[in-house]
Amino acid sequence: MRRSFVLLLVAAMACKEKGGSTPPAQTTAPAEGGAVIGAALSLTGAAASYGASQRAGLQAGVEDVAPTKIDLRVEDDASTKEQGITVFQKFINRDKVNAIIGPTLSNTASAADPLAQQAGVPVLAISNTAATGITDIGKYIWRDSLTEAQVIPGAFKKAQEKLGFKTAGVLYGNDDVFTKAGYDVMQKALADLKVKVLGTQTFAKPDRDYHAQLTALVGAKPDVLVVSALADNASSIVSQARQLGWTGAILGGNGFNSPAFIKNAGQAADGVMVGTSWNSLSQDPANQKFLASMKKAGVTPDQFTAQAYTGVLILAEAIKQAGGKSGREDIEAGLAKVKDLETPLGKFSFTDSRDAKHEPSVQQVKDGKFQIVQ
Ligand code: 1QQ
Repeated sequence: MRRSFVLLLVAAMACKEKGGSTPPAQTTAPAEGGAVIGAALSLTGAAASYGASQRAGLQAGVEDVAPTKIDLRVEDDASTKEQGITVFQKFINRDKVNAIIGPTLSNTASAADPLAQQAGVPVLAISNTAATGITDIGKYIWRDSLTEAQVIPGAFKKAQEKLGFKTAGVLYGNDDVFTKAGYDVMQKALADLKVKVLGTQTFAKPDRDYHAQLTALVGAKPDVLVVSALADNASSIVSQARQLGWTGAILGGNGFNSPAFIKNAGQAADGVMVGTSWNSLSQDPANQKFLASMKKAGVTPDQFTAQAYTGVLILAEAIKQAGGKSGREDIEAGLAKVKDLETPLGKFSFTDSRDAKHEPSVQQVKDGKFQIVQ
């Protein structure tokens, strides 16, 4: 056993000396002259539709920030707290990464981020939108994703201007940090707009049948349905609502912002409105460059791709601000100096509490695609 381990080690060293192919992420030590960044993404499980988009955005970002060298290690957090913790431990203790990107879900972040905070490893979230329980974990936790609290009030206001609703039926997932936090924000936004809630129903992530909840909500005859769900649940919810004869408007939260939602809901998705952190139509040079890079990569970009790509731009800028140094403390100090950075999301800065600061947009599904609402 011991002998085979030594042989393996010798073989790995020989491979490195010859400049052979890069060994798998698990066994490599930090690359010379480049920042080692671990990305914990949901590549499987309930949030897998976001993870694939995020990986594409990160990869394009790494190419576009050259000559800044980023050695990106992507691991699957499986959309769970448990796997998120395992991946963070590996990044912090074995890969000795300089910073972490992710994890995809707020739910996972609420469990994994405290490990990085304690170890003094900067974390840049690229899709966590729960207003509380993320950056307030501590000073090493940052994010480039706008919270639901920053997006939903404006999105609902715009939706009300367009659709003129006065009553709502609300459905939300009660077993996920993001869907619950999103619900809290939605409830307040509706109250502020003087919208009367005629009924509120809940579901859990593993549920596939929402007929009971939707029958109750549709039966109350609200002007609009409001849903806080991850894309996976959202597509079935919207499809089943249409099957029950719901032809009215549906307002979603950030979970809806994936093309996977539209693909799986099909025609039923038409008309759904949602606030978003990415204006796909932006003519800003940084967005045009991002769009060109995605085209070259053969990837159809979405909000999650744009936030991931922006995450790499931000880390590269932090390294630049730290005089080209990429130690954990260098990146932490550099992040504090990122200001008015041109990104696909717009001019980007952090708030004093390390949250994202830039303009949100609103989009609506039309002809099977998200279209920005002007
Ligand atoms: C969160 C989210 C998800 C919908 C996207 C990954 O916003 O968990 O915070």
